[in-house]
Amino acid sequence: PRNTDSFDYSNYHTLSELHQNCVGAEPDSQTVASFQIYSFQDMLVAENPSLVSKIVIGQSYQGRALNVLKVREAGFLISSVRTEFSTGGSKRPAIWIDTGIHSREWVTQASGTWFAKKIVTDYGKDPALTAILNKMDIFLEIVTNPDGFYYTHNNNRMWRKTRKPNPGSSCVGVDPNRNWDAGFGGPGASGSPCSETYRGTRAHSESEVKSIVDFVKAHGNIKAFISIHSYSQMLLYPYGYTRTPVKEQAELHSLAKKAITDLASLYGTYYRYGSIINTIYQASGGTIDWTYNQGIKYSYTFELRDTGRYGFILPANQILPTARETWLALMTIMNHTFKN
Ligand code: ING
Ligand code: ZN
Repeated sequence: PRNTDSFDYSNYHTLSELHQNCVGAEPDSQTVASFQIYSFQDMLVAENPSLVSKIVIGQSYQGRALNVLKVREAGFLISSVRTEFSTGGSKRPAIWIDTGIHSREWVTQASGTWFAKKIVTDYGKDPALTAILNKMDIFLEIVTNPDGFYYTHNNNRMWRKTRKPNPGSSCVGVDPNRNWDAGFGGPGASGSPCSETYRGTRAHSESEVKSIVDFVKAHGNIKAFISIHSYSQMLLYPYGYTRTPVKEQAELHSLAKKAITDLASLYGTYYRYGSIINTIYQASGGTIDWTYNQGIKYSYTFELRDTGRYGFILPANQILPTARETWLALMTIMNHTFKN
């Protein structure tokens, strides 16, 4: 495909590189035909230069770009000048969405790709989204753990962690959802490099995490932070590291209920919801516990389809239904954020 209209949203895609088993050989037609995610992002920017831009917030351990798509209304230049005069240079309020921090959760990167196209398509057509983009920017990191993602395509489909070697161990990688400075080192993470929930030697040791930390701090005006995982069909809010409820528990709980009700309205997909520790399990060093502690009230994590029949190996024919139903819940959260 030469543009994002002909991208096949109903199949799984790689990053940009040819499969390792193709090196030295002619790439198979499927690889050539699949429009990879990095080129998708560049194409979306090229097609919508006044609406979408690409920010590189850092690079992965192995040197891959950590790309974030920024969507802002077409009048952004004028309004940002106006904003800078009226607020002394502070950034427009923003919504952050990330997918694929755990590389094997393929339906999340696939859904993130669809969300990017959906935002561009609906801008100027869907009044609710248009109103949101009139006031807020949306940041979308689709391949949040690119080294792991590459590894799931070429070596081990079930790889979850980063790919940074651990000194003194033959086991590779840190769990990027145990590496944040929120209850870091407490129960609900492992100190063993071979564990799937290895926290790392220190908070923010992984560049994939640190790059987001630096971005969020430098931005300073992110109002909602939505980190998307699979699987389990849950919508979760902080905390994961402590049983102490968050101050706005009642508001976050009722917004979660509304969001999963809207999600279910499309195909009847049933979601559980609640705080991480009460709904899934205790987990320390998690993304949204850190973002919440930074003052981002609307910090949520989704666990997309399914509940375990296929698990991480969700058939590709469920990508579009998953993305479409999740979009309804995202709109509910974004709308509430916009109005508050
Ligand atoms: N589940 C998440 C995990 O990292 C989670 C659950 C969500 C923990 C939010 C902490 C914070 O274990 C998956 N499937 O990755
Ligand atoms: Zn995950």
